[in-house]
Amino acid sequence: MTKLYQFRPFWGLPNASPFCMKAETYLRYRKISFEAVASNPRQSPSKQIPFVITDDGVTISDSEQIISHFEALQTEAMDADLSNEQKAIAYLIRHKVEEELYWQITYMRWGDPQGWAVFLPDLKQHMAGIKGKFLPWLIRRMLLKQMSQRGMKPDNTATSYAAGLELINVLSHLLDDKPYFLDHKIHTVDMSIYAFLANIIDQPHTNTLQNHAKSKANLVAYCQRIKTLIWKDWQAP
Ligand SMILES: N[C@@H](CCC(=O)N[C@@H](CS)C(=O)NCC(=O)O)C(=O)O
Repeated sequence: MTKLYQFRPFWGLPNASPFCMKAETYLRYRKISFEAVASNPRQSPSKQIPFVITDDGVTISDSEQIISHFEALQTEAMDADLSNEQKAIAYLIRHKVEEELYWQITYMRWGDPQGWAVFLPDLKQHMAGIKGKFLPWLIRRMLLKQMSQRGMKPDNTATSYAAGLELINVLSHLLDDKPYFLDHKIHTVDMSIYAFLANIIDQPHTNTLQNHAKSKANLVAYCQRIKTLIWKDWQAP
């Protein structure tokens, strides 16, 4: 059986990594049998998760490539109905969401002092023994440096969240009153947008970004729609 290597479920979310959640959302939507294996980036050939090892032994380590690999095996591709223009729009939305919201979610947990105060104790529980004593601080130091290069700093939450708030507005306008981002039917781009939005809206701690996303009724309904369609059988452990 195909094995999906990813983080464990966390904070009532199927995955704390939006990229892992995107891959799993896709596999579940396509009803592809897989076994989820708890892993971390150090175990991945690309040093990033998720990665899969298919039942015929092929290793794929990128969420989009995982989707492409399995889409090529389907009788009808999810995006077969899209025009080249729609495919180009989907590409741009996905890249913007994955780049911007990845750092927003990272800031929410590791940068925002309010977020770090609730993330640290739960993070330590997942890091056994001595690792839990120093690893979170080492990772945080590295991430704070990367966030600071993007103008995100713990002592300035307003500036740090500004790009995220703007992107949430854009996504809400783009979705408008449609059920999915490219009209009435779900497409591969929704696997990504859903996973990133759910990591903001469905996590249990309030922050500026979550409050803003929750104020967009269409984005909240979109997440609920996909949750009902794809994740309704899933129970948080
Ligand atoms: N392009 C990759 C990105 C995956 C990614 O950034 N994964 C994060 C976890 S959310 C990771 O492994 N980070 C560790 C690192 O970059 O060192 C994909 O789509 O799968």
